[in-house]
Amino acid sequence: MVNVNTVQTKPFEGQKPGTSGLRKRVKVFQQPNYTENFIQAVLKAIPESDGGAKGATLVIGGDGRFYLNEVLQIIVKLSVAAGVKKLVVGRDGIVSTPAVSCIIRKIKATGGILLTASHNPGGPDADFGIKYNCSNGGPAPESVTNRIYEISKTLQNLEIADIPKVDFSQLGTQHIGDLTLEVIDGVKDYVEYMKTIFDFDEIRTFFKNNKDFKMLFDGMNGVTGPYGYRLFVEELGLPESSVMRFKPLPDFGGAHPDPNLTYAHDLVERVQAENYDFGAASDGDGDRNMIIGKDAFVTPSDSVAIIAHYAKEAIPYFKKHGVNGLARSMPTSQALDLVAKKQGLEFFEVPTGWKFFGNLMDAGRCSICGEESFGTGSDHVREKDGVWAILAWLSIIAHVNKSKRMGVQDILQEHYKVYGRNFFSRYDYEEVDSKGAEDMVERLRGMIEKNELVGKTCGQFKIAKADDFAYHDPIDGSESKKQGIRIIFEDGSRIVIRLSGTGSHGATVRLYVEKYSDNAAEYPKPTQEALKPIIDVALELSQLEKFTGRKEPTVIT
Ligand code: VG1
Ligand code: CO
Repeated sequence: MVNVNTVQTKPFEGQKPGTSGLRKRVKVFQQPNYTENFIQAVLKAIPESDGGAKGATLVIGGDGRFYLNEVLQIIVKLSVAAGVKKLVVGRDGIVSTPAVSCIIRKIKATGGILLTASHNPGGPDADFGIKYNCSNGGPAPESVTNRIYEISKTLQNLEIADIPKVDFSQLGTQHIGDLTLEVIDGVKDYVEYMKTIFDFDEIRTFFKNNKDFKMLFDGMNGVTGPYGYRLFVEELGLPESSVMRFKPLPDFGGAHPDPNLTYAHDLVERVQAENYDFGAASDGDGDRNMIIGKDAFVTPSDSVAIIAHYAKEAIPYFKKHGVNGLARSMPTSQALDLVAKKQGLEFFEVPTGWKFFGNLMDAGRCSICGEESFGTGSDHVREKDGVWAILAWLSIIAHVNKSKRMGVQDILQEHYKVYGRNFFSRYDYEEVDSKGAEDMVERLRGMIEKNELVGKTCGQFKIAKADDFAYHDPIDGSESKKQGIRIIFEDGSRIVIRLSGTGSHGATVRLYVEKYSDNAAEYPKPTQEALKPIIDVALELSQLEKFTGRKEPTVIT
């Protein structure tokens, strides 16, 4: 018999999940009862049963960041008290975000709890995060996250089981009261699944026949290190020098585990200096990816378009299941739209955040999708999947190299030749004053409402359409409003401005710009040079400097 104590608590403000769960400073989660409250709200909001978590099977995994073990202990104590039937937890709590999604689906779990703040730095002064995923393996939709938030505002009591500390370092099954706790190898199921999706023999053959083709994978001290090691070194037989920073560290070794040209500069430098043909990185929790080559950077918007272009030829999963439709988040460039059009596929534009792809995938209407924020994935799971994207690129490389030697840059240029090039860039202004940022967006919203933008000429561009993006989910009919200011010009170029929903502190303004060209002479142009005119227009129209006091962005991707 396990003793359950009822402990008084009071609601905390702001336990509202954002784009991808609740993300706050570790210090915030460390406040007495703060984490307990949120977990309690999550357990009560589980949609499958009206009593909340009673009888549920939940998969628990995280990216290994600081404070993970403490939160695991809290989850067990509250789960035992709530009558959860089974918890399936990765060894030491380590499971990547896409692998949690994979395991939820494989074992038909009720849902899962993901302990990560993704690409945000970790450590006692950095970030932690908690996210709930549903039985389809995908991030909870807004109906569920809103319910979590509403419950968090009313909590008066916590039900906490009085149990000793659980050891998560050994594989095996334990029983705590009526709860079964299984500690699993969080890498195994995922690796097995990847072997059914991709043709590993073909990739191995490519490396065997092209001994001089060198690849370097950077786990950024996050969760994907063990996955990369298992797949690239043990399965594909590449030398151990093909992987770097492959041990998960609680503070990511002080790195900012965000795979882009700024934060993954260690990889970028090594690829250039040591002459690698292919470089790839993943973020803290393993759902993002960056692909680079010799003198080549693949924008995530191009990456998803290229994967979609080759999917049925190069990847067995799509040969077998077909490609049902394509989707991207609204700020992502329109390169994917062109592939959908050429292949006659159904196409969707959804708000930022992977949760919006889930319904489309469950309904069999979307097979491949992506976000400009280094997120690429497919309906094999319900999360974006960094390692999957890297394997997809290796499959494409193996495929195209059967006829002639092609590197990453050649694949890009070949794609532009067929579709034209969508130059794209995102400017992030991190931790700006929230009021200034909101006022800036409010002003644009006002101009849209008063119809002051359409028809206006800005330098070489003329505004054809301006709105605050709203999404009507074609599957469940839900509406998501105010998803970002969108200004579209007559030549198809676009400016998008929105505030981040994942920051843990202050506001982050994201400014996205896109310009299309089908003039082959322009394809080799550096992105920032090609986009300069439209960036100038964006800064002028938004009066960003006036509202935020920032002359320069924190990060350009
Ligand atoms: C950002 C990205 C978004 C992504 C989200 C979660 O959200 O822009 O595309 O889905 O992070 O990714 P926001 O609201 O800050 O712009 V992850 O790897 O942090 O789970
Ligand atoms: Co992530």
